[in-house]
Amino acid sequence: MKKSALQQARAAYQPKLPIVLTGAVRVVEGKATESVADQAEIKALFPNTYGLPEIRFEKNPAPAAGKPLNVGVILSGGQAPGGHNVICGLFDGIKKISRDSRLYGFLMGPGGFVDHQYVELTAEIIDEYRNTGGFDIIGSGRTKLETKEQFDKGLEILKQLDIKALVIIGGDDSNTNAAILAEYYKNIGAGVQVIGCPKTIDGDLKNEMIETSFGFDTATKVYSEVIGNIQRDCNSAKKYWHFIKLMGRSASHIALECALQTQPNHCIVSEEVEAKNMTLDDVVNQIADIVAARAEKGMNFGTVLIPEGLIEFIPAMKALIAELNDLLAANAAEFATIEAAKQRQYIIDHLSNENAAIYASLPEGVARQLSLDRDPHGNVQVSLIETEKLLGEMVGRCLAQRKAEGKFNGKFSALYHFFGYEGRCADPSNFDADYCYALGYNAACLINAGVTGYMSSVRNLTKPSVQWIAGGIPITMMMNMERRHGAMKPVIQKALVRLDDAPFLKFASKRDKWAIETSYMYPGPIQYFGPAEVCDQPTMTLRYEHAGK
Ligand code: FBP
Repeated sequence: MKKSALQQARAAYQPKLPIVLTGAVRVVEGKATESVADQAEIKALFPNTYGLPEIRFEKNPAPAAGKPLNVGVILSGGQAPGGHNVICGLFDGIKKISRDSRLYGFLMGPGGFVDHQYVELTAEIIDEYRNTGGFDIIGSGRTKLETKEQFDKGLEILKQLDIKALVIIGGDDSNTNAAILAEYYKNIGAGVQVIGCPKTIDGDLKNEMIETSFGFDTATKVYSEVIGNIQRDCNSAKKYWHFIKLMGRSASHIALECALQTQPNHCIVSEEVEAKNMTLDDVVNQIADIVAARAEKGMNFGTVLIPEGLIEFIPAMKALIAELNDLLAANAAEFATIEAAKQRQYIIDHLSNENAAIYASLPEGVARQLSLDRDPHGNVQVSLIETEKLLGEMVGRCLAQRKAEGKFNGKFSALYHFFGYEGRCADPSNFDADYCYALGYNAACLINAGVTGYMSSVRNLTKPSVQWIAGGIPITMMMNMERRHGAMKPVIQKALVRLDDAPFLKFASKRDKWAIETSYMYPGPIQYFGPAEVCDQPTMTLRYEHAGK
């Protein structure tokens, strides 16, 4: 594979491991755990893996000789910068335990596990992918691992390759499935451990013990770079309003972090829209007010950040989507036979009156997106809904109305952007390169410790990486019961933006100033080589969250 000059230099980067992982480790057990909610239900569903203790690693002055380990690894769901380093860390970790350990990668996500598609990851392959972005070392996929048949089929290949542990690198849904698989294998005495690693650019897989999911740092830095560039262009030409949608499926962590980094004129936080029970019109009017206030000062330009999950957080839309999810799940076979032109009417006829009216009022494109296939986990594919255009056009109409009434005298010309895929496979920042390598290496230590149903946990992340704390937490600890595909299921609780937490409060204290003044920040591109304050800073979200502790 031909490499660019930067790729060559980057290949030589040695991720900085937490000091505790640089030698042999011993396990320190913490207190027994409970799930975040619905304890009785989760306990009943996970009799073998519920209530296990948190664990922390400490240096072991008297290391025991390790036995060779055969380990399988799966990349699951959307790409996130640093996935390759998790695999590299895992490889180095099991090789440290024994030179005869082997790592097998299942191809194209959980589907490769079920279909027995795999490759042995040798040192030669691993070295090609150190510190690189992407998931192309083995590919990823969104097949949902949930049935006994899939688990049994997967077990066949694990037995064949003498694999004793499986590492699933994924987001909340994939780690939920990792927990179910761990429970199943433990229950049938399969002799296979399952360990999860917290991945997602969305930043919504986090709690006390998982301070951030990997990829969030790099992706938000990439988006902030381009938002900064747009802001500089915007401030140079002074003639456009830029509506910028940012990935993040449900939670607004990405939009909020980018706002903290770039100081735009407006940033919508979906969780606030929901908490304030805002309608789509409220959201539109809020933007129109800012456009009008800036126009009064002669500034007919600006930037608006929009989280991609916004639609699902507008309470009326949320109720509509919930009913649609159940309707489409219950009538999937019939719906599939209806020709496309008649599907809208079919939905209107089958919804409750209130939701039917909302659905009928939506622009054709948005209505169609809401009725398209869910992803395998039952989620609406929000990245396909063009919310930025919907909002821009509605703001345009609102301002035209105000102009007709003599209440607006400015100009409004909108441009649209969507940043998502641009950041998911970027070369990991130093933070993500170090964090991911540590997560993978730590997963090897968890396997060696004999645990199952645990997630690799590396903490203390605002400190230099050598001071990071390493250990594991039972995945069941993060679970609650939620409605999925029309039934209650145990799932890892998504961490949404908290309106009482430091990152949002910081943003809220500044946003009125950012709206009216032009206070843009231009973060520039990720730097891989140079002083630590330029290259190794974690996200502002993480820094504000930790500053309060
Ligand atoms: P994960 O939760 O699997 O990490 O994926 C996150 C994400 O990037 C979302 O931000 C986005 O809505 C979605 O994936 C897009 O999915 P796809 O890659 O299937 O288009």
